Amino acid sequence: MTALQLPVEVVVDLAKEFASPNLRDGEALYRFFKNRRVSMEALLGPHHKRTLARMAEQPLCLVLHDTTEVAFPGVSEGVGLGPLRDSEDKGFLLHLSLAVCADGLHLPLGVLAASTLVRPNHKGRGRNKHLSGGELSKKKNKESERWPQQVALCRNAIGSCANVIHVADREGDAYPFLAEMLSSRDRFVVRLARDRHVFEDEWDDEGLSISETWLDTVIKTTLDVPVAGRGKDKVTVRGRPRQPEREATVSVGARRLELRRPRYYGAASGLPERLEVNVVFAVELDPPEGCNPLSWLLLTSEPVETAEQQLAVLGWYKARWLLEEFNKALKTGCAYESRQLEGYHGLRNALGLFLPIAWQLLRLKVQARQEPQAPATDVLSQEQLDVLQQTSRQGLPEQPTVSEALGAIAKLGGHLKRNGAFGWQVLWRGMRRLDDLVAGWKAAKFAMQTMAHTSKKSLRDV
Ligand SMILES: [Mn+2]
Repeated sequence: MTALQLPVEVVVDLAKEFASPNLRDGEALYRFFKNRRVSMEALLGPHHKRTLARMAEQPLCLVLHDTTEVAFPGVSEGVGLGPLRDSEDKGFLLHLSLAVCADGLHLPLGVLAASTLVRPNHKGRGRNKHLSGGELSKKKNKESERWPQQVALCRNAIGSCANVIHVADREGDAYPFLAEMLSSRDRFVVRLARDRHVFEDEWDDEGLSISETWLDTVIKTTLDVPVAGRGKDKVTVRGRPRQPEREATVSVGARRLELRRPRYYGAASGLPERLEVNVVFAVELDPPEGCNPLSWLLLTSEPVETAEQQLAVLGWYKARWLLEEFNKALKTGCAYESRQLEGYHGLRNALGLFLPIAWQLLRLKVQARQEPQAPATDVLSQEQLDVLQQTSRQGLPEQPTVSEALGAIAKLGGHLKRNGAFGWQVLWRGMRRLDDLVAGWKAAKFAMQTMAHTSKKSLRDV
């Protein structure tokens, strides 16, 4: 195993507790990851703190929630991993909450929460036979509980230090989750997975579906929505046709609705019979041939009376693709899934170091695109910038911009000019080299100080 760098964000805090000259050595790091006293949560602590501080400076933030499956083809059985849906290999679910600015730039602010979940092994189909219907659905529900749990985690962490809107895709569409957010006064945008029954002035026992109610009540307007291209990578959603990236012209509408509690929950569930929410929908008008028209049904706590408010809701939902980019950075950049750490605990701890790096790279990439002239100090530590300055052959300006810093990191990672845009692998390699160099730089500074100290001392002694 090659030596891994520790992100600057955590190296200082780590060093305090686990100071060891060999920590950066491959074997030592391997042992470190396996150490029972080390946890992903503890490793992420300093990054969480900085994320909250960045959020506090924003008038409004989005917290994007989503789950990705991580599969480890090289890992043998019996190390605490479980089955996956998208892969034959063993792995676990990684549920992330990424904070971004709510304005149009959507600059990533950091990972606010991360949790992992291992699906239980179900060898032999009859395994659940002894369970009653209720027990079985309870078991299935356990997985979807991660949504309200993580929103609660974020709520507690944020307290009153920032204003946030939670954003979730169709996986987050669950009546108990919506009920929980409404009763806790969380602000949210959640995409509906399926049509729902609603209360209207006149409705029979069957009720009406949302799509049946709104048609004559909408305000129509149009806007361009970039549709996320779905490539060969693992971010692709199962069974969904590959959609080319495009600017979609959509018809937008909105209204207030009362959702009916789905029948399968029943009164005994304790869930409210109705939930009052706002709905924004967007339907693509002229999809390219062979493409599914974009069709979003978004539930939100936010006002949707004006076209401007409706567009804001769509814009917040659009920010969600950043989390998919983040997962790409993690999976392709550091090749997380080919790590041979053998063991759930070690793999979780590795995330404690990798997630902050993935954030730093995503932030640099997004900011270099949106605000290329912004100072690199927005993203990189002073030490990272000092070292970058010293190692850059063409030389960096005194106060480099984010795009200059990004270019220098890509070069450290071996990027050749003719290869065009920077890929995640090159950036990740560059960042690892940078953080390695920073560690050396810090060690050298420390040694110089110690030497200065001893020589003074010896002078005094004389
Ligand atoms: Mn999802």
